[in-house]
Amino acid sequence: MGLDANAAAPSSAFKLLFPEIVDHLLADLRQHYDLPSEAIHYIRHNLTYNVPHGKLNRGLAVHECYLAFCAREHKPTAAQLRQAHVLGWCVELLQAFFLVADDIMDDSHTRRGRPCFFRLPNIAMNAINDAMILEMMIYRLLRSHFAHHAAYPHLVELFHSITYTTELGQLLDLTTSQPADHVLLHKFSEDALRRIYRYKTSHYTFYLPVALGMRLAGVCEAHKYDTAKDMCMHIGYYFQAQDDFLDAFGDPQVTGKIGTDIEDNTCTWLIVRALERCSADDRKLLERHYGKKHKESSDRVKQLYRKLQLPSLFAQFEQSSYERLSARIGAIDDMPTAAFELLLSKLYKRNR
Ligand code: GPP
Ligand code: MG
Ligand code: MG
Repeated sequence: MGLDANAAAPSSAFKLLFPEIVDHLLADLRQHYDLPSEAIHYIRHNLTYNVPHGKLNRGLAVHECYLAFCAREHKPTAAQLRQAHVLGWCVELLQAFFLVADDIMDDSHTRRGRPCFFRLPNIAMNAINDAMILEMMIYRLLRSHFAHHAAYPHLVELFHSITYTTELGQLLDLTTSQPADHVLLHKFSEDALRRIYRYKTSHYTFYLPVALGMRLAGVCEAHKYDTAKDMCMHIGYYFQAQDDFLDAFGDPQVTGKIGTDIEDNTCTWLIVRALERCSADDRKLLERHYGKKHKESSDRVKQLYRKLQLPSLFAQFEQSSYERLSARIGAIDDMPTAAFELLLSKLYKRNR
């Protein structure tokens, strides 16, 4: 059951809703708060700089998952599709909140081909508060559009619990990278990696859009949410391993961001694979150069990754993951699988 034929239309309808979402959020501010016009202008800039410029895969996935889970005989109305789009923008607001904050924590320079928000001279550490405002706007939108919807408590609970989960994942990501400038290679293991991926990425990137689509479609059986979560954890591992690979070997012109993982001492797919394959001398090189904030050091680490043939190992991993995940999706027998097929097809061999 493919949904690709519809792919162009939902994408443009989804994008077209963004200016309306901004106007709605600003009207809500004007109605409930007595802010000077400069503050409203500042918040508009926060929204338009940080929310709409990514791939929008997470936001669009809500719509796609909603369609996949609607009963076959139920053709969604225009109003219902719009609700799916509003939820999609809520996911993109969550993503914007995370990224603005993550870029500060990761000391990143670019995001989506432009300076990170906190790098703008007139923003700097305001970005911490701006990230929190983006987060709260999710709940303003939910309240405006879903307060009387039967799924409202579930929607709020999903955003709350998945935000908490992601923050715990970020904590694991950050603490596994510490102390800065002094690598502790024994911290980097497949178990640590799996746990970080599960919490920091898979829940909000995959399970959230799928579960929102399911809630909107009225799916209520707990076992279906369990099946979806399990599938999303596996897809999320593949996705974050790609993110780690692109951090070191992607083209910044295409990814829109310059990698920081080696300098930041991050537990990544690449460093875990390297440690499994390296000699005692290679390990000494990693002790010296991993987690150092100099380009010469990160270049030495990348050179070692190449010597250990990690790019071709990654290509094999990509192929086998795709096949394994496709088989796992094919084995699901208690719910529609089109949403998972589409999510996976968008990831295969991605370069951004
Ligand atoms: C990005 O991971 C991490 C998140 C989006 C979760 C952040 C959670 C917070 C609570 C702030 P990354 O640093 O590997 O991604 P990127 O390569 O895009 O910076
Ligand atoms: Mg990070
Ligand atoms: Mg980051």
